[in-house]
Amino acid sequence: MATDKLILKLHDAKAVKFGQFKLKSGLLSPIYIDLQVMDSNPDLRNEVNEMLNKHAVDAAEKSKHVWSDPYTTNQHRPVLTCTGNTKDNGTKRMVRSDVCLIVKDVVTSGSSVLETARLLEEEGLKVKDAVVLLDREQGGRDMLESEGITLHPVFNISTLLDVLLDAGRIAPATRTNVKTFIEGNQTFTKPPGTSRRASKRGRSSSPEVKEKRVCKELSYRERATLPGVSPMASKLLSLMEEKESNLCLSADVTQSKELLELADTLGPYICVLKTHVDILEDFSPETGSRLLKLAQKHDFLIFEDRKFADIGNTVKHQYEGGLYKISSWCHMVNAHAVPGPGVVKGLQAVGQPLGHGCLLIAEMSSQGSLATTEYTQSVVKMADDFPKFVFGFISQSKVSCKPEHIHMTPGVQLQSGGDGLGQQYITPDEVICSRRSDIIIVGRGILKSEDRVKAAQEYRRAGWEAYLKRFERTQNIRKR
Ligand code: 5BU
Repeated sequence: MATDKLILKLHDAKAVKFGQFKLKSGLLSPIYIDLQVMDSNPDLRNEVNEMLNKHAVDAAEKSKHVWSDPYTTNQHRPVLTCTGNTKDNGTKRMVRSDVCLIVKDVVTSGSSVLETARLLEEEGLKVKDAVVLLDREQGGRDMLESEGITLHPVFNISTLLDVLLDAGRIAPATRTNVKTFIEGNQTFTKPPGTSRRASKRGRSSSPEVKEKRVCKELSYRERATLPGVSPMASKLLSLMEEKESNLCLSADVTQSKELLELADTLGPYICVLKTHVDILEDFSPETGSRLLKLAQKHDFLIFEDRKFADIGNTVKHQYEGGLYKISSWCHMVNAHAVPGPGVVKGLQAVGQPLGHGCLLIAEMSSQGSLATTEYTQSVVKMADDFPKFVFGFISQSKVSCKPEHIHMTPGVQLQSGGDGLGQQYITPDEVICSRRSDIIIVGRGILKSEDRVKAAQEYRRAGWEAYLKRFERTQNIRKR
């Protein structure tokens, strides 16, 4: 009841807004939570704080410290109110291995909570719980759980919508609209076999148990030599480590000359060059053979982003025949899983004897994509039936725990945002560090830059530094 009242008060204070709101990520959201209204409403702020405190007491008895967003106060434990780097905020005075509870306002993907937890962990603190006012139910809870952090929301978006609907504050259509948005914009897919119950059982402060439950982190080099790794994944992981690059250039140009120039000038900085052969206005077999030579010269792999999506017999023809003879000049292709396993069987018949590989599209970067939750999980399961040919996924985050699988993520720019046609951009750090994908796919971030070489170098550095940061962190956590 207290929660319902608080929701109504937040709505009265215009902290909950409905309409069209551009989020930091560039997404257009039908709901916006604006807690800054509390700045001019101290009573409401006190009520929110009280509620957060109650949850903090119930949820995390064992926590000695509380890390809190600046507006929150806590009467029960020392509070670290941090606006920036935790190192500046007194963590040095704390005893290593103390448990710290994180208190924040709203959780969407969970990456902000995780980022804070990582910083605190670097200072020797353990984070096991986070209390938040609102869980937007977009995957943050599951993502944090996969990282060993239990989320305790005061309320979630479903409760908020139900309360406002029951009170006659919103129309049923508004509720449906927001729910559709939330379902269509999930940021995390639980790897198969990690149900919430299973995760809870495995929850423990013991590092060994934690390591078993969380996807094991290996370096690209270690993954390249795993016994079950496919030839394509092995080749790609080795060359990534060799070139210190997890950058895939999306060479979306319409002239062969420009494509070949790009391959020659940016080849040294990339691990993969991605094409859309059907947007080339002047493709000839020579384009393919010259591209292949440049791939050998600069040691990158060619990925035709053909997104096959037909029955096996048809995709077989599309892959090896027609005008483009795709299989003759590219090392990897991708496919939608919609038609069922036949699509992979058809591609495999052509590609596997050539030592080629295929990525399944598990998630897309475009707004409102239907490739979410259960669909994504089915795609991951399908990959298991083709371990020699399907070597990974196009996805927006890590969707498979198997280190043999490579995750490649499109929709990447140094600044998050969108392109006005549904593309949604996230940063290299978010992709590699928070969402734990392996390769950033960058098109216009490089192509539209005045100095493409410089831009490619910048993206390569950003992607690689994010990988090193992620790897170091997991090693440090494992050592504790
Ligand atoms: P951009 O210029 O960085 O937005 O180009 C992204 C490229 O990745 C472009 O070639 C798309 O066709 C491709 N892409 C994507 O953007 N999102 C997806 O989910 C998939 C492919 Br699958």
